[in-house]
Amino acid sequence: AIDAFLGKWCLVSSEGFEDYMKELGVGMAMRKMGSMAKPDVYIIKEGDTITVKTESTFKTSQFSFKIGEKFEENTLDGRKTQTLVSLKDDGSLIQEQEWDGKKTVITRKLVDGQLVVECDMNGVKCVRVYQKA
Ligand code: DKA
Repeated sequence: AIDAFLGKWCLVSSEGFEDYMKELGVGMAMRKMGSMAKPDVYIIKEGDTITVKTESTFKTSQFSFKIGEKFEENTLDGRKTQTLVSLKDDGSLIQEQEWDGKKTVITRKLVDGQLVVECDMNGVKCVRVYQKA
């Protein structure tokens, strides 16, 4: 069921990302760069390991995981989180990051062939849409 997520995705729209980054605690300089970046995201599967690679002129980073197994993630903005990715029955991929007693959830789903990424931190939500390259 992860197979539909695999491939190269290009950001086509972003709503509320600045406020979401602010809620995460991302500093102003990095928020500016984050807002301007139009990243390409590669989702790759090797065996049962999934890799999500985010590539932009500003920064490139990646994380790898197995569904349902907690791992330590180093996020684009420099947080070190305990992360769990799970696949829901409705086909959405849920990434839960915990650090310093805080928590954010990033949900990825496929809608009309596009990858829709919804981020939520303390109820501050952002929606980013990617198109298949
Ligand atoms: C995405 O994949 C958004 C994922 C959340 C990134 C949070 C921190 C970014 C700071 C530059 O489109």
